[in-house]
Amino acid sequence: MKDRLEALKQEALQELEQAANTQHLNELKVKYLGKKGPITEVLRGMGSLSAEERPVIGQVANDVRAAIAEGIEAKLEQYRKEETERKLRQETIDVTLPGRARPAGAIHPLNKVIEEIEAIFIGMGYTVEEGPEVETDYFNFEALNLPKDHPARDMQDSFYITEDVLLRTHTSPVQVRTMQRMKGSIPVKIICPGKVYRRDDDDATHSHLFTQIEGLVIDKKIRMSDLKGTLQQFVQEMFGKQTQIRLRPSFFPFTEPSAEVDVSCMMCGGAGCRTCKQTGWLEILGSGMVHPRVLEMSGYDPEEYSGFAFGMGVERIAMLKYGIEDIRHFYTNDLRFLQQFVHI
Ligand code: 2NL
Repeated sequence: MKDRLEALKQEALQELEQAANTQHLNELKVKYLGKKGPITEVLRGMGSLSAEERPVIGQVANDVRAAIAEGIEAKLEQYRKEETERKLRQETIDVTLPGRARPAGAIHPLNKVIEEIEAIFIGMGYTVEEGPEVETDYFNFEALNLPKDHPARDMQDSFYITEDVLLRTHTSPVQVRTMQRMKGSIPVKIICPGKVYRRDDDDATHSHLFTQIEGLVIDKKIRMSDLKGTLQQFVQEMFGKQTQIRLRPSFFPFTEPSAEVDVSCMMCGGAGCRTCKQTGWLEILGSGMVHPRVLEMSGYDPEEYSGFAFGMGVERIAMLKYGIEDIRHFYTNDLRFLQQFVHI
């Protein structure tokens, strides 16, 4: 019996040597040490032994069992270690490798200029209002004193969706909506930035889609001098402290009186150059005192209240400020153009 156990031990240790993986080792565990294994079988047959032999064989059986178990454990441990080392090697991170460069995006130059203009007016106590780009005839024209037969309402000049619905041609409808929402309360002090649409043939200075910012102030005793002072402050913050403005008489159906606003040329300081066509002045804004009919239609008694309004094309301002020669650059998304504004 002792020889049988020794032979078992040799056989097990030999097979153990051949075991190629942990699964194989676990199979050997079951095969040699399990309930149906040869050692259990030997121990079960001990009943036929004499009282002297029993403890001796028992001891040998336990020793053999322990030796096999130890062999298997040692080998399992070795495989576990190897597996850990393999994983560690595989998952090594080379911290000296250069990172993958992420191309940085940037705010579009038009949005940058919108934000800049908003910041100037917010600094003067204005709030920013936005509204729909698809408008009704009433908000886009009627409430702005543009009657049905007015030439600006020509089908040829606007993008109509139905007879009564169109893409807004200016951001004035946002101001009309705001006035009506405020139901006659004062002050109204807002600027309205946004996209507007006109049926134009695109060229270097015209685009069928462009960006407008309009401003509106309504209160008691608002005068033309308030408009002048506000715009003087605006252009000095926008183009520099030395910038001057001048007002020329003009006409808009929604303001009376109306004025075009010029700024002293920021390229030549007013001396005359190519940009200002030797005049020293650049036209940047339309403005005026809100027409009494416009005030009245949106709930403000023109006998009690007055206001000024102005409108500017953001592209034109951006083109002057950054020397951009073609309005279409804002919409063609050529990275060679856009990347020049990453740091502004
Ligand atoms: C321009 C001229 C202008 C206004 C816009 C306005 C709005 C209301 C009432 C009265 Cl609700 N006026 N807006 C006034 C004068 C000029 O825009 O050249 N825009 C690009």
